[in-house]
Amino acid sequence: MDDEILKLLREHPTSFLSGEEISRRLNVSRTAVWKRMRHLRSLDYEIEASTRSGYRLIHSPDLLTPSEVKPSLKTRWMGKAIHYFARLDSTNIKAYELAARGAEEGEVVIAESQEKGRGRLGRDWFSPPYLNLYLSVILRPKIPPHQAPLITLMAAVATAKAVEKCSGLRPLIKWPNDILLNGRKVAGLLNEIQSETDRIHFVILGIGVNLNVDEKMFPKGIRSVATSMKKEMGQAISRKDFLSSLLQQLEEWYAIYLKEGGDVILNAWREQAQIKGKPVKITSFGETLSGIAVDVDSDGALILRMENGKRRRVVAGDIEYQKKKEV
Ligand code: BT5
Repeated sequence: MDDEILKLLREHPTSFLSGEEISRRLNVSRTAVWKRMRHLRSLDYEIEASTRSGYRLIHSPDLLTPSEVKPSLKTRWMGKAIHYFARLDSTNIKAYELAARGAEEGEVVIAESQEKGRGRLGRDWFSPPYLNLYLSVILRPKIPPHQAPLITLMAAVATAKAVEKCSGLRPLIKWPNDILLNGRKVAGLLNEIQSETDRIHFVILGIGVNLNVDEKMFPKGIRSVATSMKKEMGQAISRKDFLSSLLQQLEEWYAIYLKEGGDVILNAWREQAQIKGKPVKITSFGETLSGIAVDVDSDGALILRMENGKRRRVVAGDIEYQKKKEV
């Protein structure tokens, strides 16, 4: 009922709406309306009440509930169904369950906090409540499983573009799919797929973006490598505006991929990653490799020119940028 009340109040931004009118339109008692107003206030909605005139919405908190997010959403289909949770173990786990039970392409899962936010390779994603974005998007591309890495590259490009549009700063993608601002990680992607030999059943795009978290809140282990949009911009960002921009970018870049194919995505990724020619150190399956990054191929693998001059294709791992050697 919260959503319905908020919708009614938003339809009358400048005037009061009487309790009687609300109870009639929603077919509930006046007491029920009064109780819901009290509940909304406890969620930080500022609602002016006058015994004679009724209720008026003055200010909404920056929550990511469907009723907050939908009015600013500009997508055609992505995010039209939002599964919202104040708390979850992980949005990817929930999205995977929903997709396995038949959820449609474009349905999204959002949580205000995650208790077991997941990174790649069993690592954790720091997910404090009500400050950042924890999002999982369900896609059902009609492509063979070996093309799935392009969807991951596509999602990294879209996320970088949303960060750029909302901050005015230039983010870099760091292979495989971290988004950096001023050399620190502002967002990470964890994409999971369910497929059989010839076709993908679904892809879950898991995206975590540090929006308004303060530097001092980061656990010590990541404080020197992580950042947030707020920290880099010097001001807090509207989480719902960022979400809206991200979903719009994802919808656009996914359409580009389906229409124009992987090369356009690869080029956009290259442009946003600027990795070519950079000296890097890679940790991959317990092995450490050093060399110069040459490119990324359509499987998302990094092509490395090793110190002995040989080329090596690295399918998974973590990279560190090295300082260029003085000549
Ligand atoms: C990632 O893994 O970067 C993927 C993160 C994906 C998170 C989203 S949130 C919504 C969805 N639901 C989930 O459960 N997950 C996805 P990886 O490249 O493995 O990076 C993880 C490493 O980054 C950790 O080991 C830390 O060193 C560091 N880290 C953890 N939390 C961070 C944060 N909030 N910001 C920056 N770095 C972080």
